Amino acid sequence: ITLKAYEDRIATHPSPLARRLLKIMTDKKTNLCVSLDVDTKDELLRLADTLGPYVCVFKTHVDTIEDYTYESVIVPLVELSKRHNFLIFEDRKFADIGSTVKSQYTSGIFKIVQWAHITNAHALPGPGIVDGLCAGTKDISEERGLLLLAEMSSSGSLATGDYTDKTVDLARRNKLFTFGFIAQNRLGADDEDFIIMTPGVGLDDKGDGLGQQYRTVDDAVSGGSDIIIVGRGIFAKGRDAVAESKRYREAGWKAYTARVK
Ligand code: UP6
Repeated sequence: ITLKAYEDRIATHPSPLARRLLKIMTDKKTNLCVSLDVDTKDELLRLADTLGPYVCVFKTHVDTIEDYTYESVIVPLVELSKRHNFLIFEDRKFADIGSTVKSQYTSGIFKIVQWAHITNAHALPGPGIVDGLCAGTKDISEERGLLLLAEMSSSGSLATGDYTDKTVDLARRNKLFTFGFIAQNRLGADDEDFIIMTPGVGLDDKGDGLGQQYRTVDDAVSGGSDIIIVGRGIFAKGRDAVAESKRYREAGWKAYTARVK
């Protein structure tokens, strides 16, 4: 698969959020998204600060932070996103009817739409889930974007074949908001220019004993992934998170450079 350079996709991308993301990737020369899957706010903020220079996006699961409060987690995280120029992706994996996901996106203790530039959803409930989430962005002045989960990295995933195809069709209905997919392969036509973000990337492990499956950076990017998502490969016990971030960033950029040549 060959694709246009990130830089050449900025001007033409239909999604304002995707344009902003492609610009960050071009400026910082990185297609690495680090998944900050940690339990405490101190760890989260420490990693966001030290790894910030190497990533285009940080992915969070805020509902796993033991000592979470909006003031002590979100406010400083947003500050760091400005300082290091990265986007925040709350990996919420919404999966309910439109009305419910709208509340989950905008309300409660997390108020995801207020701070997460990107979130994601399963296509399972049908078009209402996209409409509900999009309605949730109504009063937000900054760009927001949605990824649909078209494929998963886990062993035995049911998101394959016809389900994946119908997920792509669902994304086509609202390309201002739905700018891409969580997927393992390139999806959509080249001129549709969906952004593909790929989890299940690891250079040293094959899996985690609970169904996760890892592919190499080269595999993911040469197959059409625009952004690699790496969690434990970078910060698992015994790993030097800064050194690993540099390593994955370099590998990701090299694979991308080879692809656009
Ligand atoms: N994730 C996957 N696979 C998917 C979708 N999402 O692993 O298909 C998410 C997980 C986790 C991260 O929720 O936060 O990506 C992967 O972490 P890891 O690199 O430590 O396995």
